[in-house]
Amino acid sequence: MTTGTALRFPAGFLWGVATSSFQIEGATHEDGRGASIWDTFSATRGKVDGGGTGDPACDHYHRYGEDVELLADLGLAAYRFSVAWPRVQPDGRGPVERRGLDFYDRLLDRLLDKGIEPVATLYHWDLPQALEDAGGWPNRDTAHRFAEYAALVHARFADRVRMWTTLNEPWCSAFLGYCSGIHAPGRQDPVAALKAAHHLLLGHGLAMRALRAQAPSDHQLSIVLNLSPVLAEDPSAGEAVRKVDGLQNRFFLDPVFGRGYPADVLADTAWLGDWQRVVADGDLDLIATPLDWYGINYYSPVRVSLADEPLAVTPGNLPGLRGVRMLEPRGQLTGFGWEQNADAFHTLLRRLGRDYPGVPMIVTENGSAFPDLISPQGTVEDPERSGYLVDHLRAVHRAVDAGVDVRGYLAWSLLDNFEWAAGYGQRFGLVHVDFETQRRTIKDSGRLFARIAAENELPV
Ligand code: GBH
Repeated sequence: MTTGTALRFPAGFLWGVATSSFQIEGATHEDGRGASIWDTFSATRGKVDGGGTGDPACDHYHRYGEDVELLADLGLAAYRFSVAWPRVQPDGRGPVERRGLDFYDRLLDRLLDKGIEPVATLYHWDLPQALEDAGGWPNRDTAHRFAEYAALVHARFADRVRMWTTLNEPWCSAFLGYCSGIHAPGRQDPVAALKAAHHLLLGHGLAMRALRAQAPSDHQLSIVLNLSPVLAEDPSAGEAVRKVDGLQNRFFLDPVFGRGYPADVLADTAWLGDWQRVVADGDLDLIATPLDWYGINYYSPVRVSLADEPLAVTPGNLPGLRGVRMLEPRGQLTGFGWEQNADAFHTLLRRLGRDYPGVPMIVTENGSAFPDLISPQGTVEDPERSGYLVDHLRAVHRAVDAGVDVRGYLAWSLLDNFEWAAGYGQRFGLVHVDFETQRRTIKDSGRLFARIAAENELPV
């Protein structure tokens, strides 16, 4: 569609979709794969809605060929996936399982055969259980193990993958995994969560250094952060916004951009004790290793107000947070109950462009979950997901128009998949998956996205 008013994206804007290993692969016991913390967690009663586990998920381990065909049918230029550490190093250290690497080898060959650019994430939450048993991310050694693993995967696929991400959403790994415990490994210890956050970032830094040393000059290295705009109704709630923005966003952005940990967050968390002793000389320099781009995952904003009691601890995901009340989402919600707020997304992108200039960004995840049904005609009509998509793409377009350096948009997700603690109950796919038959059906939103990507513009 070419009308004078259509919203065009810049030439070369990267269009694609994202997935992650544990959420789609299944085959958790095949070809020597070791257990990950998500195998253990999902097998524990009461942790995942409906008792879902990583098997068979989308059985992508066996159906990757069909899934690459879907990507090709959708005409997408890029595919973001993650490598499962426990397939490559079943114990998280030492011997390499060749059959695990061979799977990604086959996947990459198919992608390149179809002209699809692979964007590889080295860690999307599936920590080898053996490393958790040795202390997990709160243990400094895990950062070194991660860098070793990252370097060996990068070396193996350096000839075919140019775009690399170290970590997906360290905020989630650290704070959902070790503070609220709603994700694996399900620990509830705010001090451990802060240590985990530092060691995740250190692992990122060590991996960046190792990859940089061995990467050809056209490789583009990144980290992916989940960033949430923090909103308050009441103008007097500025202090609550500052605190939550600190733990939610700046605690990860600032060190990665070479500014160290934000002083206010260090002050806010000091009452928990001297967790900062884990920050050794040289760590912050490693964490600040320059990036070629960074990824932003956005779903919804966070709403806050001041708590009545300033020293009252705010229970939840954010370690050490006090004096803040987390509020319910407002306005239109997704089927998951998450707030739909494209303006907040736009404001976030503008803020990142202003406060953290100089590094291009790619939207590496954005999407929405709704319950979908296949019609008797075999179609999946999902106008709400399409609406979310278009609203959020408009927000990106406006940001690009205003000069923010956004280079691409990868929708979450290619397939309905294992949605972590929500199990198979929340569907984010542009392609519907029948989990009984493993049948894939492109949803209306998937067709719409394919058209937008092909035309590089949004219908007005
Ligand atoms: C991403 O994380 C993951 O990278 C991906 O694997 C996952 O499937 C996808 O998002 C969808 O969940 O309950 O309203 O307060 C998303 C990180 C952090 C986003 C918690 C939602 C809570 C919203 N999430 N946040 S709310």
